[in-house]
Amino acid sequence: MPISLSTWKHGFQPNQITYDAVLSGKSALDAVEFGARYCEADLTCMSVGRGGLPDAMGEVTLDAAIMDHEGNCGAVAFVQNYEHVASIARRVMEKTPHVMLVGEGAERFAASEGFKKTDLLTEKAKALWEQWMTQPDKLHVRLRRAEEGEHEYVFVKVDDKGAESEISRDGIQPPPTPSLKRRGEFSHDTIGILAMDNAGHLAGACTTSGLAFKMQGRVGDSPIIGAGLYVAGGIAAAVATGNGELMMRACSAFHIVEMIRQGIGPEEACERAIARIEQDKHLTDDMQADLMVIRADGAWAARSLRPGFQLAAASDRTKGENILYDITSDSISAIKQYL
Ligand code: SD4
Repeated sequence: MPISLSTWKHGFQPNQITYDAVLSGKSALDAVEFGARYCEADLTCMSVGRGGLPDAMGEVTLDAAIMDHEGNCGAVAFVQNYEHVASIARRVMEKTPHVMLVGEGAERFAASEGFKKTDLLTEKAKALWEQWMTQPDKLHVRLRRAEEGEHEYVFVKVDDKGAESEISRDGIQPPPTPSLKRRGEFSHDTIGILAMDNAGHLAGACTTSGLAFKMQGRVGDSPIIGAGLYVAGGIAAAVATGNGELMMRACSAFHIVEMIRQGIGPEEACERAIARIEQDKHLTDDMQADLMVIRADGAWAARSLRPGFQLAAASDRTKGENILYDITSDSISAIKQYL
């Protein structure tokens, strides 16, 4: 009974690709990689792959993870010159003794595996970054030379006259996830894809350009096994996303799968994971958490901390149709046909 689930509206077409792949007999692992690759190359999606919004320094940095039903997993982070990071993560899984490679090391490995170097920053993303740079009252991160000749980061606020003043690091929160504000082109989040194939095997992948205008070097939840993605063959596969900092503290993907291992149903497992996130002392009103899971018998569920999360799903339950769902904290509240 093939199943595929993908986060967000930009996951709709990748979900169709993933579902078609498992329907045609491909493995769940191949299928999630195909879906991820589509999204990474889709320039209309400004939160994944090439065309993603850059960090505060104007550089696009990509993170990805992949995991199969046998507990094999691979991940990459802070990749600046390669588009298909989910595929690179798969090579890390299949061809190295490691789980995660980052930055230059990940890129050298990608080159040695024959991946093509790509300029990830599009004109559109650059223009939005330039626009963001001129916004007053945003948190800028500056690099300055410290007294001993070392570099250090300082945080500054810019007022509406363009004057900068340094602010203390104490109490600085990560910037809110722009998607929560539904600011059109700033809409931003990871694509997470889960699939079950004809053999009943589960697999998952996450790929993202991370939080828009993030501090350089920041890595979120998506490439962290257990935070953004977790798969346990014969038990369940889960994806979690939202504010990466929040999700990394909660390890929700692992949490959900382990609750299912103990006999808790998929919906309740998501609800309990949300309840745990609600206890996070750093939680603020503008933070979001989005969860989805497939249990090994094909039952699936999704929940979010606040309204706004959407998920594409195709399975027996949708009669084989790829459908975009609105998810709330209580339920899958409305079924919307994607037009
Ligand atoms: C992250 N959860 O890096 C991911 C995706 C995202 O705003 O961009 N969130 O935090």
